Amino acid sequence: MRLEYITAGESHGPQLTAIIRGIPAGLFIAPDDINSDLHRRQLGYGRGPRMNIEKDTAQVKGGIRKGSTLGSPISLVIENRDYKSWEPLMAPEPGDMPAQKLVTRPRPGHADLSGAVKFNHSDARNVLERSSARETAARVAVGAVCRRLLSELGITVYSHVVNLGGIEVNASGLTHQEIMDAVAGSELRVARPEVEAAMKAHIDAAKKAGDTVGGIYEVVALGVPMGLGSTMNWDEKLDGRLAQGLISCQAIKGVSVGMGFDVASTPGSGVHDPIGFDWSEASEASRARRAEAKSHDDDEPGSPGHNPGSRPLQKRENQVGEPAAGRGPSGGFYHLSNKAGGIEGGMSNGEPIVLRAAMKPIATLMKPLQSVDFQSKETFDAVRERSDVCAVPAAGVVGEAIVCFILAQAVLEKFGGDSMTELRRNYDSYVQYMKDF
Ligand code: EPS
Repeated sequence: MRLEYITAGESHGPQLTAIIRGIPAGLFIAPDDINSDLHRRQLGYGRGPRMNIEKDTAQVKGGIRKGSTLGSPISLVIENRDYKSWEPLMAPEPGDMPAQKLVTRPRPGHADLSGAVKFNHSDARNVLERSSARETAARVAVGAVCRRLLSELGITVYSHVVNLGGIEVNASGLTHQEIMDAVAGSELRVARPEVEAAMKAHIDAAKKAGDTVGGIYEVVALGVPMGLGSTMNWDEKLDGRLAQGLISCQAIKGVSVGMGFDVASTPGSGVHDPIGFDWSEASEASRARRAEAKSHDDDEPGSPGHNPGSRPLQKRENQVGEPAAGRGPSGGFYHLSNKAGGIEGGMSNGEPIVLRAAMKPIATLMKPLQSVDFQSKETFDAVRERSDVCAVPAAGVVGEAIVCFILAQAVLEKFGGDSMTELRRNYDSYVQYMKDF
């Protein structure tokens, strides 16, 4: 069965709900595993007043007993505290909407206009309540469950902001652990605290001008084994699935893998990652096969063991993060660099998966752009809704959740298992096979 989830709920409705199907039995999950991610999503300089109202926590309504998953669908609920103030407008019971409360001047850049036309609504609130980034709280809860599953296999997913409104953060020279530590103590989730003051000033200036700020976050998955996803069919390719997941997040406009768009202006020799082999954990059988192959080095060209190009092993490039710490299970084949961002041919290649996502500035502007009223067709300022000035740090946390889900889905596809014990057994046997390949 494929790992799947669905979310339901409006931004100012009673609650958000997420149902996850396909998590194996026997995965231990404590409330804080989910709530700590929900809390991180609420942080960040530049968030709007809503974040002071909500204190997002997930209530488990099914699928987990005494801290352990049952293999049944997992149902998670996040209450919208703000519903108390919105009940007269948002209650599900039948009732009339006062005309002056209708949202009829759609915001450029939001779902308001296309959504109202598509679903035949005269009130854009019927669309914006669902298109709101509030929905990402439910996705973060789902991602937190998937993160627990991945951590059982030694996979870690983290993110950091690498550009905010054009101000760049250069994390090169830092290890993955150093980036994670810096981000945990940074309001803007950046690896270099010295850039924070300029970023905050930029957000303050935008706020004063009634404007908003976008940016780029990077999400990294460490410890991913070679072979997740598939090269055989378009919809199985891991990079395609990750990109679709990330770009489905509100306000994300671009996703890149590894070197991203820089590949276009770099020659092939600077884009692809040379291959090495680590013998340290190979079995006796594998060493014997090597000895046999070496004995054929002087054979005729074209014969199976012929190896005229044999050359000394190159050392792996030192890149962002400690090389060995970020790779999948140790031993066997690896790459000397990671310009591909951990994915080749639609499959994980054992190196850290490195993705970037660009977020546009939020579409709700306090100094609004022109809009046209649904009824009168006259031009007006677009509606102002309470909103954030900048939510790039929060988007990074959402990006982590999305990556956790897609990786967990790909892990379960490859290794299967109705229980965590079975998954673990399948995974361990694959790891041993890889070392010997
Ligand atoms: C958000 C909740 C929303 C917004 C924001 C993110 O709450 P409200 O609309 O009540 O202020 O703060 O959503 C948007 C920016 C958007 O465009 O929808 C949240 O929980 O993250």
